[in-house]
Amino acid sequence: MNTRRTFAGIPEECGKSSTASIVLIPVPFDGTSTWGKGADKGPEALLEAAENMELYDIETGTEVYTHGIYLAPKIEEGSSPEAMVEEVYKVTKEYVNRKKFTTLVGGEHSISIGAIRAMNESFNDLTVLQIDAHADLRKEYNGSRYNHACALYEANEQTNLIQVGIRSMDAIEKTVMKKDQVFFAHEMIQDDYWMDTAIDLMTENVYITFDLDAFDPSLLPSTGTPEPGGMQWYETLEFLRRVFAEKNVVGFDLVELCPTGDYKPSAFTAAKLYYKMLSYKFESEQGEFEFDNQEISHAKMKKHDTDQEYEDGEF
Ligand SMILES: [Mn+2]
Repeated sequence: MNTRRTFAGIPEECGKSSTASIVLIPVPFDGTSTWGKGADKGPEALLEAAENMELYDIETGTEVYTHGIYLAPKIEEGSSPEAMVEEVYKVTKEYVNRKKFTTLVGGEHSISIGAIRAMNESFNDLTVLQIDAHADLRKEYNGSRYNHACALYEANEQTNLIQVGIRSMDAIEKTVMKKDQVFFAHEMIQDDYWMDTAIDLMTENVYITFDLDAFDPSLLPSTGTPEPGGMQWYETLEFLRRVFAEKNVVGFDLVELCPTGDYKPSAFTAAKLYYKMLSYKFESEQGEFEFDNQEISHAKMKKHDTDQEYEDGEF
């Protein structure tokens, strides 16, 4: 059988590259991680979890997949971090040029370097909103500028970088950090207005890079470098929904999902977050594709019939 895999098992019609408004690029790269390995398994775990997710979003009352979500071929360039970053840059640029709402799923945080570079070339006066436990502002780490610990160094130099959820860094990062643009976790918990302050600092065009270790490990433990004292589900969603409503979010990435054994909740949380962010982006727009429920359950049934085909991680 030749059924093409679609994101979350949506009908093939909604999953076409030519007509979809949204593109999801999986980047299963894990070349530079320093502690927990396995971020290369992140995209597959998220996609598998998404196939078991409801497609109606209660909060927005929408079915965002009706805007079309194209699951792009995964980026497998892994010969070096430099080559991977270059390939991510090229592919991101291509979809942005085609006016797609471009999203990426990692992989470790270094995949964001190429995506941010492409976005910064394509959109004026870009804000990069980094939601993360770690500052990631090192210029170089373990001999490379493309290490995950350096993921935001370039963005800090070349864009309006805003960092949220930070609770781990090296003292040296203080020398380059824009202190007024950083929201430390221990301060956020005592400040009822941190969301307003953060949004006020944003320019109109915003790219979001979401490192899943920003979440508290009690909510999402399967990540390469977990840190206690992280963000909770509803405060994160409240913040994101406001950013999507008040700014022009031009794309986003989710990184550092690092699946462990058979434990599913982290991957499901990541998949749900991914779909939530799309739901917020398109909240006020009508989808291009209309389906009745019967067609959807048919598509879902077909998907479950062919589960066998996906087990090798084919995209
Ligand atoms: Mn991090």
